[in-house]
Amino acid sequence: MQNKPINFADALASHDPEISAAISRENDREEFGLELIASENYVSRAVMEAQGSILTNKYAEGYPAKRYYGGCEFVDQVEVLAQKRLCELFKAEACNVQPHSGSQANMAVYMALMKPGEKLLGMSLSNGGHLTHGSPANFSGRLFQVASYGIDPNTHRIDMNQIREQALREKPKVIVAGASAYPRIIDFAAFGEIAKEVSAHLVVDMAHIAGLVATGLHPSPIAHATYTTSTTHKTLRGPRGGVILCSQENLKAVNSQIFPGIQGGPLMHVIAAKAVAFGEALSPSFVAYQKQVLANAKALAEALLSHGFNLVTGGTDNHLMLVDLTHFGDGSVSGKDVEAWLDLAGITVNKNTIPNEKRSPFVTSGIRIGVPAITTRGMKEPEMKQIATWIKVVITSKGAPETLAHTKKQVKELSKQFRLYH
Ligand code: DSN
Repeated sequence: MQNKPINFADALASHDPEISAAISRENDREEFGLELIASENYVSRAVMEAQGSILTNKYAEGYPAKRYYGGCEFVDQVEVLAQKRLCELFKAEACNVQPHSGSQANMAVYMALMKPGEKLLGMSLSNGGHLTHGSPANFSGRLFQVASYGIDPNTHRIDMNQIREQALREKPKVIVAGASAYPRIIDFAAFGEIAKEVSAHLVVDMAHIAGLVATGLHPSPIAHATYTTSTTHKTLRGPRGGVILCSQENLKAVNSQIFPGIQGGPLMHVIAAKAVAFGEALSPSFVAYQKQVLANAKALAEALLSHGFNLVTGGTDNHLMLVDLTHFGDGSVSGKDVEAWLDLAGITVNKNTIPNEKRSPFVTSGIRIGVPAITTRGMKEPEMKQIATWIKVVITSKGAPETLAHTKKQVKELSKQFRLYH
């Protein structure tokens, strides 16, 4: 008979009270506040247990059955299960579950496809892209030549004709599709056609929408992209980390970029937690969860519109929305103000640039709101209406201390009805 894994609960409080106290405070923040950061979620207890397990002790450089260390027979089982489940989830031939983050997944696929100095075409950060899609402040913009695409100035949607023209002109080696702040469906098939036409490789970073893709609620990029990357902790609801999906033929090139290219030993405790999350994502309840994410996003968007807020593109097809504050009241309120006020009211969002942004990225004229985390708590359409009202009340009050304190109390009461980890 096998022993049960050791339970370490309560070891920290006596061993390191300072760290333990900070974690307790974060626990209360998560428990009694509303998490509306579009890229965050709450993992299950099982994911948490795997991530906090003794697998953190093990070095396993290499890949299953091809390691540079002895004693890897059990971590091999874990990594093979993670790979098998991930491939099944996204109907992909092959994958790598070792990237420590989405950034490292993207770095590995770029290194597999390009030499430094070659060109990538990606969505600009200010229009909803990601740092790793070519920002000058990031390795992607420093190692590679970058051409950036934006969105249509009127519809604020991705314009495939404009991207095609740019691709024909720029002749990139890699086209990157995917976004961090884009509320609409992305046409990966059209990106794939353009990449073929200009003899480029398509890389899709589906980090934000991976849970929707896994459940068929957003078109899948897998058949159109040379490499698809993702983080595992957003809509996919796993531990923090990254993954890469591809054909069997393209696996070897990217495996050697992850290890030994840019990483050393894989984080086997995180890979175990990824495997648990992929197993959860294969269950019918995960489909129901993702459907509720979409329903909640629509309900929240409609309620915000009914309160007079302007949403970029007028609404949402996915888990997030972008509020354009320039059209609310006299337009004097910034994303930075709103983020700070909502924080004091127990509601966490992030300031975000909007199309034709006039303020700096540290101030911004918008906020990004996402529903994956509050949906995991079990909140549904009626709670979305309530949350929209609180957002309106807080912003209309321009951060009046008594309004923030009163809202915080109400937020806490609601949170108590949707407990975490109970
Ligand atoms: N920082 C993540 C987000 O919030 O979208 C992307 O990496």
